[in-house]
Amino acid sequence: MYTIHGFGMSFNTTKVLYVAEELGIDYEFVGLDLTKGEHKLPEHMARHPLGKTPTLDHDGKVLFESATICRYMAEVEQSPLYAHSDPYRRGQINQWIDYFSAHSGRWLSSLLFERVFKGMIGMGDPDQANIDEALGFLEPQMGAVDAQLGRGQYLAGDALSIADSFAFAYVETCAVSQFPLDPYPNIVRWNNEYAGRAAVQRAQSRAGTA
Ligand SMILES: N[C@@H](CCC(=O)N[C@@H](CS)C(=O)NCC(=O)O)C(=O)O
Repeated sequence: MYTIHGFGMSFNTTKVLYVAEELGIDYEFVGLDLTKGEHKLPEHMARHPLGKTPTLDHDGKVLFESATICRYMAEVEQSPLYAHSDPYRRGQINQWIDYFSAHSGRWLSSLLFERVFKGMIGMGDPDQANIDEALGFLEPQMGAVDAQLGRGQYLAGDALSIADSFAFAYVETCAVSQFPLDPYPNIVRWNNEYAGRAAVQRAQSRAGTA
């Protein structure tokens, strides 16, 4: 049995839920309210050394880091969404997961923090210098994603993979973060298609954000 502890409003949690739903696994989602400090209680500090979310408990085996959790679940399930029998395709899937963690996702996260979360948690006004820095990195990085999605239907070619679920959790925040996707028509096509997937509806309903 898989148990995911997370915060439904966070993309780090939604990427894990999207992957879990795409894999079709049986899991329990336990929401932790970060605004109430539930992630710093001793029982969660035992799951994550810094008390962050999400975490996974798989029959008593505990993991943290969202990318690790996504890969682990897909590996256990021997899923074609993680190409267990094709090392090069698996490399391509990992490449786009890592690309989003290190590049596009990192700066979309910064934009979301400045334009949305700061206001929600009373941390003051958005910092324009931070926004400009994020936009400066995002324009070429999202351009590269758009070019990739012009070469194939999905991030790692013409078949869906866990990289799409992982990346979608970041890209769907563009709407609330006011990052216009109009200059990236292939991302718009992919984003709209992924948003309509049943896995997304199910995950959002489990997370309480549908
Ligand atoms: N690299 C980690 C990031 C985890 C993370 O920073 N989670 C945030 C929510 S998006 C959190 O729990 N923040 C609360 C805190 O840092 O105390 C992952 O991908 O899982």
